[in-house]
Amino acid sequence: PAEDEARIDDIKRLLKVHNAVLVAHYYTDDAIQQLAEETGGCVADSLEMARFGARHDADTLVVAGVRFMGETAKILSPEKRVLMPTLEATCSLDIGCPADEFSAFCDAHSDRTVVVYANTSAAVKARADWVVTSSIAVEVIEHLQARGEKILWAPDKHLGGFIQRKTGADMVLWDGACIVHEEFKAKGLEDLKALYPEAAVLVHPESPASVVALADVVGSTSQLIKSAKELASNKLIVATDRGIFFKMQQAVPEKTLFEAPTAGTGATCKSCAHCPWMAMNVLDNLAGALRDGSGEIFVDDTLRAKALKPLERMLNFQR
Ligand code: CIZ
Ligand code: SF4
Repeated sequence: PAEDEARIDDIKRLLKVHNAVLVAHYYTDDAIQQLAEETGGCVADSLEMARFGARHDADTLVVAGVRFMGETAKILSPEKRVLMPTLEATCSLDIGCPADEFSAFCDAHSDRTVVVYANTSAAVKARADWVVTSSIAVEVIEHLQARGEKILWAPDKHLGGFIQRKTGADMVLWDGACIVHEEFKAKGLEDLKALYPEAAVLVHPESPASVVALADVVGSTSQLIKSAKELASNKLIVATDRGIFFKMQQAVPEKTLFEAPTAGTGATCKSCAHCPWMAMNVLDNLAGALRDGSGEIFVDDTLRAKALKPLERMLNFQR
């Protein structure tokens, strides 16, 4: 629509005026991902968003995603202004892991190396030895396991369980989950596979173990997009937020993508597999943030210094 066009032009102009760059997550709306691409920003998973933001020489980073992604950007680039379209966009994993309860859990397992998923608050990261994203979680745990370390993992129990089964590492798990991925249902997926026996199944490891068990490929968003290209199959059933279809379809224009079922019936659901917090990022509040500097992220200095260490371990990790 013409209104969107005008808004998009406005955002492009404001990005230049403020020497700002747009960093968008794969799960945001297509219009936002497209805008990030067209303006020299990036569309990525949380690991690549962090890397891109830290390396870029813009004065302002506009992070379209959820709160922890903006906080991570600020922790890594304190000298930059970090804006988000909305500060209300959070994550069920972050909400489900309050810093005080988490700290008590760590105290109760003081013999363990604390590894937290990036989807956590700065305060939780500050208590951790390592931060990981799903792109490198398995590698980091294998590395720690090889050093004989026992692991405390938080907050996603499905991702933690997946890593535990894959590596056999000694892990205690915090009881958190992603409200989007937790909704994928094995029964519905089996029914869809029966309809399209030639289709390959791609699953994000935040999904329940019963769904992961049906996968041909299990991986982070960036790994799933890579696999979509490599797999021989021309039909792909995808169990992750359907925001990923924008970049995945670009990567494999000739392939047919199916949303994995969330209702257990085999029918695809048009509104389930999409994160309500990612969806709060729209052109309107993105333009607003750039126009009046609203949605700025601040992280307390002491907290920042503590959270930086485990984040840097992640970014510097080489296998
Ligand atoms: O589910 C999320 O929020 C993901 C996949 C984050 C990430 O690491 O990109
Ligand atoms: Fe959090 Fe799940 Fe939304 Fe990702 S998709 S931000 S893990 S609630």
